Amino acid sequence: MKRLVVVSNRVADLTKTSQSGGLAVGLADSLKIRGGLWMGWDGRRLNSDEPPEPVVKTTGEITQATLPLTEDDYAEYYLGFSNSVLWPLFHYRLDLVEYRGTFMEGYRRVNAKFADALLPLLRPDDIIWVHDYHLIPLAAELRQRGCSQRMGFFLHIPFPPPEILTAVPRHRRLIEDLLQFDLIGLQTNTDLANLHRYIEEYLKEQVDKDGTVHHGQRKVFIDSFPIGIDVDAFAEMAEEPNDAVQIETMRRAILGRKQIIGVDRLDYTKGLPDRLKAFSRLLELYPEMRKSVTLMQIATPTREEVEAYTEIRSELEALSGQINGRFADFNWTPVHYIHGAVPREALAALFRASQVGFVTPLRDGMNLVAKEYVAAQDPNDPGVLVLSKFAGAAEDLHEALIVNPYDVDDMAKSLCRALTMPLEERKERQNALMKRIRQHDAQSWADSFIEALENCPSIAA
Ligand code: GDG
Repeated sequence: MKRLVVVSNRVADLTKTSQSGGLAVGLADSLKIRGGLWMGWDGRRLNSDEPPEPVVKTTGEITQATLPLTEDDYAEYYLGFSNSVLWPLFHYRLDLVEYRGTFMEGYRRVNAKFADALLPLLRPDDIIWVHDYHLIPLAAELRQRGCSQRMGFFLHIPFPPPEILTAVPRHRRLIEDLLQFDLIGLQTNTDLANLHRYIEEYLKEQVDKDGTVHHGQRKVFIDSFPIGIDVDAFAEMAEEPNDAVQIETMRRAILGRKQIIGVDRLDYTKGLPDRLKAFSRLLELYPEMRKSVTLMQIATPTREEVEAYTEIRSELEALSGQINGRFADFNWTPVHYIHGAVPREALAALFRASQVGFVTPLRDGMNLVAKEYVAAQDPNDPGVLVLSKFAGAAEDLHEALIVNPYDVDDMAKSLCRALTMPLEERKERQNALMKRIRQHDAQSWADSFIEALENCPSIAA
């Protein structure tokens, strides 16, 4: 069995997979079984320009190699090209792209630095799995250094249509570098169609029906691998008694009140302002809902040094204040807005205690919160998932109430339908959704990618 080498911007703590998302959960077993190496940035920022040695630590079968970035790397590669160019653009937000020439240089420099750090740690028969938009050129950098190992890439975020992608300076080089991987995994069929179209229309290369691209002398295989969660672990966590959540749930039950829940990183892609507006519209359109429902929105801060993130924070604080100012009564506050992180156990209990999971990104690679909400439900009295049609998860989770996250009235009506849905219908939808999230869980995601990587055609055609 070949050793698995994982490279991602940050390295997850594999001793705490119950605290982590799909990536760490999916990979933990494969890394343990095959033996593995995981490399990424350690989160430190140094002033020096000296390329520092990676810190290599081995525990059992798994080795972690981490390296710091310089302040320039952080500004140009992380905040710059990754999060001010690729992130907004791949989420179809051309209006939020902030491009500077140094960003591209920094992006390439850090990818070269990762390749230099990885090279001496590699064995000839390793298989290498690279994650996400920060590291698109990594295979090209490794190939330049003579690496011929199998290399796969998984993109966690959407792949945009070519009309949008071509706004990236030197987009052709970016995609040609991407094609230095042997396997490219995307979240959905929509993403696949977008990448196929770029390859056919801009590179004038053919994509076979099975997803193989003939790129020069190379064969590259492209497919969708929808990421999932560890369903049983999350369901068990949600069943664990959580005192604080239970007391609040009982209080709501006595008052006959329901709760809608939203949980997101505080990011402009997650559709938070329109979500709050939809809740306000619900209270406007259906006055009988006032005092009988609250919206709890947890917004975990991220990337606060990027300007667009400061703006979204102010907008949300203003909006929740306005809604509360307009509708609140001395004994009812309609919006409970939390700017901060909540422990994962509490999150699972909150999902279970909420009658509606409200997940309305404007664009999202997959959206694991949608799957977590489903996993957390009580099968005898499940809540209802209201899900944006632009979340990757909507390609599979048909039994959710699917909404247009730009249409506030549509969302308000679906919220009302969810809050008043009869038990039988809720149970039917929940059963079907559980089957779906089990079919595409974290383990099957990782296993199917690794299997495809091992079986894809060899490097030279
Ligand atoms: C990217 C893609 C794709 C959130 N707040 C708290 C907290 N969370 C957890 C959630 C969930 C995770 O963070 C968020 O995952 P998502 O999938 O919803 O979104 P991104 O962070 O944007 O992830 C996305 C994903 O990669 C995987 O490929 O699905 O499309 O954008 O697990 O529960 N966890 C805790 N406290 C919080 O306050 N503990």
